[in-house]
Amino acid sequence: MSETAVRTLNEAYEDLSPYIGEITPDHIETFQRDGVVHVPGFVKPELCERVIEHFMDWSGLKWREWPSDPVEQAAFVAAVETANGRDKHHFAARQDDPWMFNYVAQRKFGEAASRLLKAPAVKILSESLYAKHPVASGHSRPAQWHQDFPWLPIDRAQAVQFWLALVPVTVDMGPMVHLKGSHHSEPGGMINGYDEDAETLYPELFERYEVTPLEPVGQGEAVFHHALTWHSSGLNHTNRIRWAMASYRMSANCRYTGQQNFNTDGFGLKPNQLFDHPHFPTVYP
Ligand SMILES: O=C(O)CCC(=O)C(=O)O
Repeated sequence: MSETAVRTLNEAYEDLSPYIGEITPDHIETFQRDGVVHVPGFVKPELCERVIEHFMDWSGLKWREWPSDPVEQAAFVAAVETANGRDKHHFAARQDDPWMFNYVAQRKFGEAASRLLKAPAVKILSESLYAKHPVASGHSRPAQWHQDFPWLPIDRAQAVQFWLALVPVTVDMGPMVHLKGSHHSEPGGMINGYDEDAETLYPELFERYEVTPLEPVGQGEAVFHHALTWHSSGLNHTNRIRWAMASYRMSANCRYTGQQNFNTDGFGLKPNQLFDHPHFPTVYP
């Protein structure tokens, strides 16, 4: 999206606040203690459905569910492979879709991040589609234990992930679990679980911090985690697609490090400087 398009979009901001809930002082206390908090019913189902529609258009995944017909199943797998092979994979939808830009720029999401992080001003950083496909498709991938911060091009860990269940997620669909309190640990590096794994590298983390229970996540339930909180998720053993979206918000004081990232590459951001660019607006206050 060009700079002019982003500016025009900012002028055409559509307020979606009737569909977005509030976080409470209890949520803030839990987040600060545990580095993760669940907020049931944070986004109304109607808005979740609109997000799925936009993801389907953007990603080319035209199936809302795993089809029963073998011919359609083969077409589904081919579509997933095409989507996975795209330049930016499943990241950075707002660069192509003005509706998605408007969605992630919602002030109420910014306000939630500001209150959780205790950051006076908040900018948007990234968004990712986390559609987890059924095991039968051959494309259900676990997310191995990792922190997000080492993958983000920001100089300080003042950032929060807002992960949203766009459909009801049962425990056999691979919801996330977290190491409770692990946002107090150091950055552990760009661990992806394939050539390095956290349980071997940092066994003390698993002794010090308890794994949160595997729990169903309702449609529209938000899971906010701190950028340093360790987390993982399993396979989707059902025949339903686990549609989820994550987006990151950061303190407006964060500086760009220049690290490669699909959400920030190509905008002429200057290393060591603030994110002073219309693609990274301050969304709160
Ligand atoms: O959606 C998931 O299961 C995993 C998401 C994740 O690992 C992440 O947001 O960093």
